[in-house]
This record gives sequence, structure tokens and C-alpha cells, in this order.
Amino acid sequence: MAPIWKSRFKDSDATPESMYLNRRQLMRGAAGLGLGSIAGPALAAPEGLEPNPYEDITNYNNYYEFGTGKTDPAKYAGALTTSPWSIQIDGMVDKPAEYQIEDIVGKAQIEERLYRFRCVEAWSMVIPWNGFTLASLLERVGVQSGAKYVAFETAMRPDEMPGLRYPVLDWPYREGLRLDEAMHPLTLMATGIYGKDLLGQNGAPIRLVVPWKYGFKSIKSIVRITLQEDEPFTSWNDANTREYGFYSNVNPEVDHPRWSQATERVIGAGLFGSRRETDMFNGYAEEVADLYAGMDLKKQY
Ligand SMILES: Nc1nc2c(c(=O)[nH]1)N[C@H]1C(S)=C(S)[C@@H](COP(=O)(O)O)O[C@H]1N2
Ligand SMILES: [Mo]
Repeated sequence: MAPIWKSRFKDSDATPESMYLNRRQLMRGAAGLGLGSIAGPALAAPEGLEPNPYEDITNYNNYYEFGTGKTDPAKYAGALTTSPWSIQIDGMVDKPAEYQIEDIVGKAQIEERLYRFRCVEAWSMVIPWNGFTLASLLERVGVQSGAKYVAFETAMRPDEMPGLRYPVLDWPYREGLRLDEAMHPLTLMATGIYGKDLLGQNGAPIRLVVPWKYGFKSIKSIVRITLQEDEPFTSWNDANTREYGFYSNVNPEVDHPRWSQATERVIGAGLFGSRRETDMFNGYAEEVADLYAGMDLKKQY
């Protein structure tokens, strides 16, 4: 029997895109009736946001543990052993433990979220994720008062991850969020794309997705989550503080020291590609701008 977190869509006759688009039509038709959703309120796809084909999403990746080339993850990340998998949740929580992924995902409400995903390298894609809110997981383990940040860690498997031989980053890959960012309803723990389980290259079996921040904040293949008082160490900030800040909110007005962030290349959009203007907070300003009220986003980039 398939593990409990395996997706329900295993119809090998149909492409993930065609299944997804059919389901979207179904959902539009069944609006308000609660039909056609995976396990609860499916988030309606915002008009105009068309998902990239599965091909793009699974063949143009950043996952430096498997190499720095865009096709390295698709080539090598299949070797990652994703079962058994557990996440150590520790620090300032009521129920610290090594949680098995079946336990975490089995109790979660899996939703579908269509998000624009913006890399700091000034390209973007639109990805239909399946996952659950990080808030629901944190509520379950009980965040203690005094916790202000959440730290995340990726698996470190030298035998399976050829990229770990190169000191590009201080491994393991680590990321972090402020607690209010982590608790925001847009912040997702993703387990699938197009209704299929995540492939290795996309961060199987479970990864973070923070749609208003540059892609590198969305850490893959998570094995540890720690609640703490101090701002977490993050691998990219450590590698180059000036280029990669702790916040890394998508902001067209704050350029990367080596390139503009005002526009982005849309992956897969025709032979010559197409460009679009980058939106403040990647288009999620209405939902998240309040989190940064009073902050100088040029200084706290
Ligand atoms: N562990 C780990 N997580 C990671 C990365 C990485 O190299 N290692 N790359 C980040 C970057 S820069 C981006 S843009 C996204 C890419 O996610 P995708 O390949 O699923 O589109 O993953 C992020 N998460
Ligand atoms: Mo990225």
C-alpha cells in the first residue's frame, strides 16, 4: 500500500498538467459546493496565473547539494532516499520529538496552492503546489512563548549528494524565518506538485515554500525545524551577507548588488523567453506587507 502521504493522483494515462487543468475546471464548476478539493478548502487559482508545465518545474532547478547546474538536480536527486524520513522538531516547543513524515503529513490538511515562484536570479515560474500550512504543524507541536524565529535544515547525505563535496555553502543548507512569517497562512510545507509527490529535484519528500520571498528561502528536503529566540544562521547570508539578506523579500526596488531585481525572465515562455515586471512581495503585498510595517526594506533586505 502506498504510504499515507502519497498523492491520490496516480493515473499514469494522463499528464499531471491535463489532470490539474481538468480539476481546475471541475473546481470552478463546483465553486462553493466544496467539491473537487483534495481535503478541504482548495485555494482558487488567481485569474491570469497559469502554471508552468511539469517539464519546466522538474528540469530547471536549484538544489546545490546535487550540483550547481540547473539540470544537475533532475539528473542526480533521484538518488535521494526519501523513505524512511523524519523531521526533528526541537527548541522552544511543547512537544519536541523526531516526527515520522507519515505522522506529520497524515494529520495535515493537504491543500493545493498556485504560487508564483521568484528566484533571486531574476527568473520565475508558476507552480501548483500541494501541501499544508507550516502554521498548522507549529500549532500541533506547540510554540513556546519566547520563541521568535524558526530555523530549518536540509538533509546532509554525502553518499547521495555529490554537490556536498564542494564548499559552495556551509552545509547543511540552512534557512530561517521570523515566527510571524512562519505562521503566515501563505507559508506552506509542500509535499507535491500537480498532485504528484515531490520529485527529488524539487525537495522531496517535504520542503518549505514562502511565495513572497526569493526562492532560496524555500528550503528543500527538511530534516530539522527548531524554534528559537535568536535570528537563525542561514547558508546564503553566511556565504554573502551583502547579496543575500535574512529577509530576502521579493522587492523590485532593491537590486541585487550584481543585477537588477526590477524584472524577471519567465521560464519556458517561448524561444526567446519573456520578461515581466517583478511585483512587490512577488504579488503578495496585500497579504504580507503588514509584517514589515515600519521596517526599512532597503536596509533589512
Ligand atoms: N536544500 C536546498 N534548498 C534549496 C536550494 C538548494 O540549493 N538546496 N535552492 C533554493 C533556490 S535558490 C531556489 S530558486 C529553489 C528552487 O526550487 P525548485 O527547484 O523546486 O524550483 O530552491 C531553494 N531551496
Ligand atoms: Mo533561487
